[in-house]
Amino acid sequence: MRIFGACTDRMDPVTSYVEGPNLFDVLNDNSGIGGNAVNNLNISLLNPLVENNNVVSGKIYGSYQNNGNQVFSGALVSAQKNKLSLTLNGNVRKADNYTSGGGVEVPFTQFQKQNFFGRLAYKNQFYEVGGLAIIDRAQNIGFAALPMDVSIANANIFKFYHSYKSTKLIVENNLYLSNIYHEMDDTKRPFVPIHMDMPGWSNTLGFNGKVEHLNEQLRVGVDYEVFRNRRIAEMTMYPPNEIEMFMYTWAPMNRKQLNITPYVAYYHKNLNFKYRVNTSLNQDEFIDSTAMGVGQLNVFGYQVDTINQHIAFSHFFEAEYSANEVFTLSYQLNVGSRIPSISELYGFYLFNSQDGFDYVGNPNMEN
Ligand SMILES: [Cu+2]
Repeated sequence: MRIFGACTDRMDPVTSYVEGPNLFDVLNDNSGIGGNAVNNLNISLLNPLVENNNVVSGKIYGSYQNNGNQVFSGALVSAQKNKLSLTLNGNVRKADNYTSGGGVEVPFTQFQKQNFFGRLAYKNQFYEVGGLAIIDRAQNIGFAALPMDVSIANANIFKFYHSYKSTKLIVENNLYLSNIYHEMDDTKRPFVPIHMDMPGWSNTLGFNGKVEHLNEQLRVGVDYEVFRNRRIAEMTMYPPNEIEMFMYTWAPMNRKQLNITPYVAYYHKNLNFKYRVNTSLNQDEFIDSTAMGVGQLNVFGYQVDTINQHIAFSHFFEAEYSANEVFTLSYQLNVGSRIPSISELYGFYLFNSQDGFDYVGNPNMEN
């Protein structure tokens, strides 16, 4: 499942929508298999905890951290009957300002959030079908390193999945959707030259899966994914005693992408070869009726079309030799290219706190 944040300043990494108790596993996947991004973070969400049939189990948990006066509490329930299982988890978190090692309170580090996770699944010997939901709400999130905070960060994330696994064939299909809203807030800062409203929206609908065939020494398969991500970020400035100014930091845009990754693995005695190639076809379309997104970039001399297309390839090759039970020699070659992000291509006045400059995207940027 692919999730795109709704903040131009990257205040909302996708990990911010997942709470610890929901997490099953976090894998840093450098294999290049997940599309055009060479580095992907792959997070597995919690499976039902109950192993035994007809058992309902649960826990109530909580923690207190004296630094920041942080309170965390929640409850988890798992139930399983026959081949049906259900997991529900909810938790709340609230923290005041953090205090640094020298005993100095760091202003704008407070936050509060509420997270709900639910998963319903049916599983038998070969098939699994299920659905999961993550509802995350956060308010009043301080960002000490930036000149503004976040007043609201909301995420609704859903996934429906199906899989079939036998000794020779694996088929997986997932449908996912996410709806993310993000609102920045400068009203709590002591010095604000120009007050701004900066909301952002990111809606994603995607479908991914794989088909894999195993045949003694040969494993062949294909991973596929198609998604549409719709994004908008606005900036309205209110200069004192002047008329307000409006612009898009991300002009309304649909990014549609298709990723196809065929792969093959061959095993022979103690040798093992793997190869896969990923093709990403991408189309970005400005969808604001006023053509303001294109016009904004024209101001800086960039000629940009309403519809822009990109294509990227990645290759992954691995050879492995197992000399014995303890000694394995492995060689990997990974060549990848990545389609630039919406911010990199079309972002408009995106603030970088590292150097204090605002940046404009380059619609002609290469992979
Ligand atoms: Cu933000």
